[in-house]
Amino acid sequence: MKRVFSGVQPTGNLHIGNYLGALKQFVELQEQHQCIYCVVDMHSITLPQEPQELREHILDIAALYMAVGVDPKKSIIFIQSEVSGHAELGWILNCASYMGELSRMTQFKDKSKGKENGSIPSGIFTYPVLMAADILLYDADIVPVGNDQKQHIELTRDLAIRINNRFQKQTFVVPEGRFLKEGARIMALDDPTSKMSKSAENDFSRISLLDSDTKIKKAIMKATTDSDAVVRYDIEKKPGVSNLLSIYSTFSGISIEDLEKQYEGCGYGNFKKDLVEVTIDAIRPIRERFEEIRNSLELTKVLDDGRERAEAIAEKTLARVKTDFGLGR
Ligand code: AQP
Repeated sequence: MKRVFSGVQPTGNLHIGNYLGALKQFVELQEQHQCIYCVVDMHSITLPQEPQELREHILDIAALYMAVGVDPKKSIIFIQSEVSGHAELGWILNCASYMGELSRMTQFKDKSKGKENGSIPSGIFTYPVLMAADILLYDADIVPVGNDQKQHIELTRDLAIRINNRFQKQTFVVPEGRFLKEGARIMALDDPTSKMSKSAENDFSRISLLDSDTKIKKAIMKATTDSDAVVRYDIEKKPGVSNLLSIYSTFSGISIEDLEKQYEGCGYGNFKKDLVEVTIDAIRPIRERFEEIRNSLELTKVLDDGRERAEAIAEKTLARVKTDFGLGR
């Protein structure tokens, strides 16, 4: 059985981009793979977080994993900082990575834009290495993520291959990224040229999985489109409408071509109204399940059990890696 690993940062509540790009895959994959899903809280402190809020978000994300359908009987769900192997392997991989390759990461460039070197936290620079450690620690074969993580998966593969070549043995399993055709990059509703993001300032730039029906309606009705009133997919000329079509298609299962035919000559009003309904129908059950799970004893049990199972795998990998590197006695 192939092994799957992925994670989400607890930097806020999950939005439909996280869901359609990553979490939908988590649920599909657990039927035929051994899946390990992590709340990557150590990544989130690359930027300052309010401690009490961070702790709440960690539990929210774990509960949301379950609310969207990750089944703890089939998959491991755990919190990154509770398994110390991530930090240990992160250090070992830091020693095998180069400043040049890390400075080419587009997320690093984006997050450090406009800042002086003296004020850029080094965690922002090295976090792709910690992400590589997360994946390699579990000998993962498959990593389901959104398109924005492509470059980080490439770095993970480069590091694994580099170290395997150095020791002439399979110290690490070389993983593959898994990206969906639809939903791999959902854009912000207020600016369809930037990706939808948890930490963007404007709350109406995204639809969170915990948003009320009223908020969902308002966000979609306010979403940026264009003035030609034709429902057609054209990412260059009509990025706003194309983004809404992607969201509609992934939630409803109706192809983009069929949606274009359905709304021919209708303008944007009816299209948006129907999208509101489709989105609310998809999100409401997630929100309701979340309410049941979030403060239940079950969540604590799932995370305790997940930590134990994750730790058992991580310890074995770390022992093998330390032996290959000549660390310890
Ligand atoms: N807009 C998106 N469309 C499709 N997939 C997305 N993902 C993120 N944004 C989109 C995927 O969701 C998973 C979890 O992401 P993350 O929390 O680890 O970090 P991120 O990519 O930095 O997500 P955000 O929402 O933009 O968070 P902040 O604002 O904190 O930086 C990943 O698989 C990601 O690809």
